[in-house]
Amino acid sequence: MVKKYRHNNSPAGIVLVLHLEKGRTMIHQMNAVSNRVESSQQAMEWEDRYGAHNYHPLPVVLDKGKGIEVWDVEGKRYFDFLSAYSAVNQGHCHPRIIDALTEQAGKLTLTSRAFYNSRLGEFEKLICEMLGYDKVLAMNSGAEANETALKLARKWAYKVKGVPADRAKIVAVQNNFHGRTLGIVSASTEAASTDHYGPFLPGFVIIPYNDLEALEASFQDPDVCAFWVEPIQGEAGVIIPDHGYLSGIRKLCDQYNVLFMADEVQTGMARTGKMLACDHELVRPDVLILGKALSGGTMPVSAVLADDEIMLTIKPGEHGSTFGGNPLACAVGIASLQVLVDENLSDNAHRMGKIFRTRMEEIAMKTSMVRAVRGKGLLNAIDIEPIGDTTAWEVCVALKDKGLLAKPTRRDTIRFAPPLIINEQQMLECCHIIEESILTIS
Ligand code: IF1
Repeated sequence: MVKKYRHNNSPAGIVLVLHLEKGRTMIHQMNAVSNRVESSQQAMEWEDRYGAHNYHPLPVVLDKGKGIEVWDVEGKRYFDFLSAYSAVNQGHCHPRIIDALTEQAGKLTLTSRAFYNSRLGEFEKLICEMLGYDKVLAMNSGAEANETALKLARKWAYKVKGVPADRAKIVAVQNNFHGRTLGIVSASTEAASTDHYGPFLPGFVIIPYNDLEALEASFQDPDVCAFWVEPIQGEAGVIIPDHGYLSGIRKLCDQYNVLFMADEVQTGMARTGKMLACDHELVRPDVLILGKALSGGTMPVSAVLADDEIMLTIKPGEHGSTFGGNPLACAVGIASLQVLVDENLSDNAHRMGKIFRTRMEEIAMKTSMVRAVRGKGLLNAIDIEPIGDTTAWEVCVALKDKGLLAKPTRRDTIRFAPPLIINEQQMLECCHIIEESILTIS
């Protein structure tokens, strides 16, 4: 039976509803029904009512972005100091990336990997030559790229290293963050990532971060095939290991014939003042995992890079994804890489990061609320000493009210990671906002 009725939220709208068996209904056709939000309040209500409650966002509803700025539904402007967790390194809606996206979107978006497409080879050649690897495997999300790395490590263990069947082990570290799939969270030490999600994937060994002795001890087990690590821990609160950690990992991995797998999903793509965080120690991981800013924040594009000995252990049909390597993703991937290089964003991140940390140290001298300042390039954090009910969350709400967006990671840490295109004048203005907010609240 088909019934017409007026839609609640739009008096003018008529919706055709198809009544199915068992009393379920399905909207069959909508005529002139407006489902667009009209206020920030309404957007938050709809997300709360219809969306899963797997996030607790700051109460701001973003509607537009350009460069380092974003605007809410009411038109209030903010400086974006999160950059979608470092996915928008090139700035919101970078014209070159959007041009590449729209041009390709009007031509060909998806072929699947059942056929070749005219953009994938271009993207693969560019990224391999730029970063110095034999091969790349294109995926979509950062989590998928990490899963790919785990599978590569196991294939390599059995086919190259000679680990007996089903015995391969991968070493990971405490407080790691590599994504949300069951395989990945099997190595997580964070209750929020693991509670009530068991049983987990076996084959992980967990050691402390920034501890080369523990790493060498774990390598005594000949079934260990890979060490999987973030060069700077993002979610853990921007934890920077001692200088020498990355080169120490490289040395031990060579010595014990173990793969060094670097998750640079967050630290890569010029974020820390070099193209890769591993570049700070002139270290080349065996397996490099990238995501986020590889698309300049336009769509999920991720990649795993490795040399032939590792990459060619996976044969046709043994891994893949419908969308991985699609021509639209490749077009934005190419443009995103070119923008990083052409605009010299790693140097800018290095320079602006220094200004930021200097200013934050000055603020720390004026208030006990700022306990510590740390970071590399434009991946920075400050630790907040809670005063009464005023925690990092309240500081972020105060920052938002003054027009700057940042988010607490962990309880008392705020991460500051603006797009890498920020200039000195903007950076000083933003530091002034942060100073005013913290000094007012403390
Ligand atoms: C969320 C955190 C950041 C990552 C590293 C892989 C992934 C991430 C080093 C997975 C993703 C995101 C996920 C995002 C929040 C964010 C985050 F706070 F949760 F930990 F950035 F620090 N490797 N990090 O940081 O990439 O599958 O998401 O594309 O809401 O979960 P993804």
